[in-house]
Amino acid sequence: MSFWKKLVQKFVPGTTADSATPLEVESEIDWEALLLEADLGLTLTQKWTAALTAQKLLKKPQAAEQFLRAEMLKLLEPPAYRLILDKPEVIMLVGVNGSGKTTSAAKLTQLSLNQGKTVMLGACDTFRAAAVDQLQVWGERLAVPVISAPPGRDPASVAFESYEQAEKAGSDLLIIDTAGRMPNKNNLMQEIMKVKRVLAKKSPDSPHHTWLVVDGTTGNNVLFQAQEFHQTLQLTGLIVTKMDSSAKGGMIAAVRAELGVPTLYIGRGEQAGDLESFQPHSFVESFFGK
Ligand SMILES: Nc1nc2c(ncn2[C@@H]2O[C@H](COP(=O)(O)OP(=O)(O)OP(=O)(O)O)[C@@H](O)[C@H]2O)c(=O)[nH]1
Ligand SMILES: [Mg+2]
Repeated sequence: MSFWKKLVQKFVPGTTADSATPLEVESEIDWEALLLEADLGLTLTQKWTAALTAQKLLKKPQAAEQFLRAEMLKLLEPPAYRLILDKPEVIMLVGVNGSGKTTSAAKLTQLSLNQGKTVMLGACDTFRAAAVDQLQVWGERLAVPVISAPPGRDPASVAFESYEQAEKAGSDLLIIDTAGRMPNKNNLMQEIMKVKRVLAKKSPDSPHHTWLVVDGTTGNNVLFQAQEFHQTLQLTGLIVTKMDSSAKGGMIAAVRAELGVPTLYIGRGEQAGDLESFQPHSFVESFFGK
């Protein structure tokens, strides 16, 4: 049974595992609780509950679900395509510890290599030697150069050096991997702002993409992370990893509704090929279940 159907079963009186959702129920459903439980966040929950009230759907679970599907699809429409002519095009990956940044850098590399692009990686996680090693292993596996520095160096200087090397080599794409950081650590946020500023000095539109990598299994916390990082760095997209787990991704809609930040990619495993472009239609299908 799908995740949504399980929730419906929990919140809609008269629904059992083997019965279909009733067309109508006697009393009003607690839609607010149901939508919050689906990680849709407070703003969207209140908006959609108000809409269900206005549409007189509070006692009509099937029609309400159809309504919510259509609303979610509208909300998640793909962002406008932006043509980038700069070389290198720069992607900066940020996020809390262990969210999947380094693995996502490798996955994006693989995807870009598949498209015939040349790629360089900047190892700007200079906190731990192991972090640089991890990216270097991916670099060797995927046969792309990794620009790095000994631990302790200013990540902004590694970003600067990476840009110069990528420019010199004529690389199409530069992916900057950064250290995990909690957004409430002011010094670490200052540090990442400096990385961004240094890249902008090399070319005004750089980094062209500032993507927050989030662990899809962390549910509601994703919205908080996105709010904090967005405030500091003006995010242009989200990568949601670990969606090969039981994560259902309600917060993808919450982040889009609250911040306008679109989810661009979904990570579904630990290998370089385990990255998919975000497809609103199939997301909505799997969220609600067929
Ligand atoms: N199942 C699964 N595991 C993933 C996915 N993405 C990353 N991982 C795993 O999650 C762990 C952390 O991934 P990293 O890429 O090292 O995360 P990070 O954000 O770079 O971590 P720090 O640099 O320490 O902040 C690793 O064991 C990855 O293999 C995914 O989409 N699915
Ligand atoms: Mg890392």
